[in-house]
Amino acid sequence: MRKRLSLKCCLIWFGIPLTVWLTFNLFSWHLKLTADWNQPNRLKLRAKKTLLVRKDSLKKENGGESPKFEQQCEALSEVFNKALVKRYNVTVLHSLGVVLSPEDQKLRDEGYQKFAFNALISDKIGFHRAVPDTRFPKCRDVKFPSIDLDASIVICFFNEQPSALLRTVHSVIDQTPPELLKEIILVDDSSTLDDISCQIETYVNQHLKNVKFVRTPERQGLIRARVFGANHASGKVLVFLDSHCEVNTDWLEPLLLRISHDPSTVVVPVIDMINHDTMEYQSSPLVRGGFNWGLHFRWDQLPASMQSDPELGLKPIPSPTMAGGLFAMRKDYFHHLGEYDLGMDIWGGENLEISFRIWMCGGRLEIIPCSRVGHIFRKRRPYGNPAGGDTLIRNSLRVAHVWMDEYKEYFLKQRPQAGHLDYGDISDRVSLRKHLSCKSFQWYLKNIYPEQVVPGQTNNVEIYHHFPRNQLRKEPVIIRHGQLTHVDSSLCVQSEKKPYTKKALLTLAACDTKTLDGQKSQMWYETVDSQLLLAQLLCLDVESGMVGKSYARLMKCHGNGGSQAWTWTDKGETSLLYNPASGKCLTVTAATEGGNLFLDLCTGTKEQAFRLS
Ligand code: UD2
Ligand code: MN
Repeated sequence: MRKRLSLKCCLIWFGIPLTVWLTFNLFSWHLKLTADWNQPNRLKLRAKKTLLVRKDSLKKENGGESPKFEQQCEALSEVFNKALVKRYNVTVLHSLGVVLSPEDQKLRDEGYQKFAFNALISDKIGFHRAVPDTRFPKCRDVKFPSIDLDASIVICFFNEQPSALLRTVHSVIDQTPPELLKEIILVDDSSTLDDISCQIETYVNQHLKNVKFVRTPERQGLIRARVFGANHASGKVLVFLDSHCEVNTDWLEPLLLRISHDPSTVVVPVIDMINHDTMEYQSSPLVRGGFNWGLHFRWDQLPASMQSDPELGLKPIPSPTMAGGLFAMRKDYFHHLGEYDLGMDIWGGENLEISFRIWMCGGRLEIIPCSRVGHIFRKRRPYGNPAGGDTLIRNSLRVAHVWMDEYKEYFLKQRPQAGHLDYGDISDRVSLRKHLSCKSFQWYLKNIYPEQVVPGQTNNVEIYHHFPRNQLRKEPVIIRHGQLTHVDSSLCVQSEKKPYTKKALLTLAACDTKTLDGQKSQMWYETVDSQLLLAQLLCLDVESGMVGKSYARLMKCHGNGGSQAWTWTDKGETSLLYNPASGKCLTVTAATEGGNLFLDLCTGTKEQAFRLS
């Protein structure tokens, strides 16, 4: 009896607290796991809610339930049930990129040629995925009041890779509260790859009611295509997105909230990076938009005064310019402010034009740190200009003549070739500037961009830094080092040239452990980010997007994974070195001194076995 009693006591005294403690820990562990990603369940709920709303409107259209209605609903459910929202971490993404067959190879090579990113991985991910929630933790606690605005999302595309485009569309549907989403306007800018146009149009018309598919009568270029799209929109706010984006948790609410407080503010999300080789969604640092006198957009570090603000990361950040692709503004304000310069062709310059116009004509341009949208940054633009010529320089020339007053001379000095170009008629834009009573460019520089260095003038406002994106990355953290030996031949991998020579190919040589020189030129350093640095100088790299045989080479480390990531396919000393950008493994052309290193299908033969020791 006493025994049973003490057992009961034990259970009560220890069992209950233990269970509470365990539950609490499990719960916080679960929260910890999910906190850094979008919540797949929440996304699915949204998708289901959209389904209900759509079912309702279908019912109205069909005058009550009918076999046709049932059929349409079934098709709808199928689409949303396929909405398996998965998380793909880096390891999974790397494995999706493995080239297993000639078909994979073709898909990948053609993808790089046509779209300039890894279409093999993009297709394998499909139309839905959860991405890491890259917002600052303090953004996650923000509660949004109800917002009396709705948005039309305008997405223009020209020859876009279908799965990347549909992932853009679905990510908007999955991540946006239906009451804020008026519609998505998909503008096909007369794509020339016929199958793409048709595929997308059919899919949209069959499955996505809230998406309007429109096509320009002929290729317009992204600037006129956006105005064409805006003219089809009926929401109060226009949100422009590129056709290869994925939006993050609560991306739209903070943008609309800011606009609802101030109708003449144009807002931009933080643009996260989707790696073009691996499709990995990577967080971007907080930077703002600037430009140089050649009228190239650039990212600037935030001025020191902003960096020390305790509200940094929560508060809007005024930005002198925007990158161009992703922004939101009231539709009536877009029209009031003169839309875009319709005399601009295909690509480039419109982002600085609209930025100058916003600030100089009474508006504001701000980055909203709690709103994040990922964008595939490609290394090259995969399309040209049907009329030939450099549209960026011609468009920039229009910007200079309309908006920059006497400061246009700095542009003309930087780009002397622009002086002789015909930039067309700008009289409409000049009268727009007058009509809107816009301020001078000097006012803009003084008040909005005092950090900008004007040639020949000293600038004592603030110490000013600017740097390309990838220099914002951290120093490599080395986890081990040693010689990289090809196991079968016992030869070591080194550069064909000096270890500091960029683009040098790699070769096999007798391992030299005795001389200092040998040690240095054969010493490889592996980092936490899976880079391999030779002599701690350059990174083992493969030219991404290469079609045909691609050789391993040395390049400046860019810190973005992909073409410079090398993962050992199995643990232990000896294994294959897999490169996710090429989907292939490091291989020797011949197991003799002087043999080169290239990338080949990962078959696990002795040409591919290496060791770092
Ligand atoms: C950046 C902007 C882009 C635009 C450009 C300057 C970001 C993330 N991207 O370059 O939006 O402001 O700078 O002009 O800030 N497109 C058409 N018709 C064409 C050409 C392109 O519809 O004739 C589409 C294209 O499919 C894409 C969008 O326009 O959806 C932007 O083009 P991009 O992705 O080639 O521009 P990007 O990101 O290099
Ligand atoms: Mn883009």
